[in-house]
Amino acid sequence: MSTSYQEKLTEPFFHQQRLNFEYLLDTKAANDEGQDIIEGLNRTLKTLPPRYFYDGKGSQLFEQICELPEYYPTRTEASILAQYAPDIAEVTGKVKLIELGSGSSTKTRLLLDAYQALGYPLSYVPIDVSGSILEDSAYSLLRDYSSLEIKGLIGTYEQALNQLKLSTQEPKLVIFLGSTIGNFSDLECDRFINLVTSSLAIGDYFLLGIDLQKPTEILEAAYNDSQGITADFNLNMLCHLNKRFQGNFELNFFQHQAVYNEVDCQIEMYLTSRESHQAILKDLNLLVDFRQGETILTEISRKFNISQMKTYLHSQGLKLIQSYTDDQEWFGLLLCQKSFN
Ligand code: AVJ
Repeated sequence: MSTSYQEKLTEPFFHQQRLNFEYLLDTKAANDEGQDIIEGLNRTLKTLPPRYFYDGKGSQLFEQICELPEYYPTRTEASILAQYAPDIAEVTGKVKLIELGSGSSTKTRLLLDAYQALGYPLSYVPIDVSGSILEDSAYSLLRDYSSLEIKGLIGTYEQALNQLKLSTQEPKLVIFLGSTIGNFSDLECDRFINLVTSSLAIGDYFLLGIDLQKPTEILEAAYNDSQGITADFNLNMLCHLNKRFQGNFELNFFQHQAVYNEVDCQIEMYLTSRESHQAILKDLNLLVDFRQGETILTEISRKFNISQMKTYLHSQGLKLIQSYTDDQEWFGLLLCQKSFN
């Protein structure tokens, strides 16, 4: 109805009405910048936090991963959403939609469609550490959803969830898709879920995407694709650190590796040093020694079991309202409601 009118307005003007961004940078975080890197690289078993994958380039590479034939999670989760988003919208009723790690917001569209079909005004809060990808996807969404209002938050989950706690009386649905929760250790997971529940009021909803346990061959293929995009994605972390902290990591000295740990039910992604060498991160005053064959653990990607996850979420004050899955039971979407404080 209003499309032709909006097209006559210049884009910046038209978008300003319905879009704003906030950069969440507190000074404490700025002073602590890179402490997690120093700490991780000084360990006997070196690690780097997976959030450093996602600079502009890394977010682009991740988008490419999602299109790979071997990488089933994204398309499987999208197919579940395509089927059940109307059901989810009906259960929650009108809500403010808040997405942690929104990236390109492709799957979010399926939810927006469902709420729109019920005649609700659309209010969306995407949260991502990459400002560039957040902006691109916001503009594209505004073009396609004429009544959509967006408030983008650029920052970490922790910063964003602390901010959300302070805001809004409206009913909320917080979504965390793509099984990104699989990147967290037990401790990090507890902390994260605790931040989520503190940001919710009783009765608010949380929609969680989890990758499920399945044969090792399928899992390992998904993280060792034949085009080498996952390898580029893994190596790009070093490139990102070089730029951000004046480093001199030589990418050719490292090799991508991904293996499924059947005991802990997790993919473990490593960068393995091909030879003994040193690297420097000037801005962090950090010099790191690598032995030949030494690894940096850059990511764990845990694979879950729905009934275990249900028990866990219950213990954290999140009641499972409905779980959705695909025919092969490769991926799960859990719709939860905050039940107590
Ligand atoms: C976005 C964290 C869920 O663990 O599958 C994809 C990231 N790493 N390929 C995952 C990833 C390698 C992805 N998550």
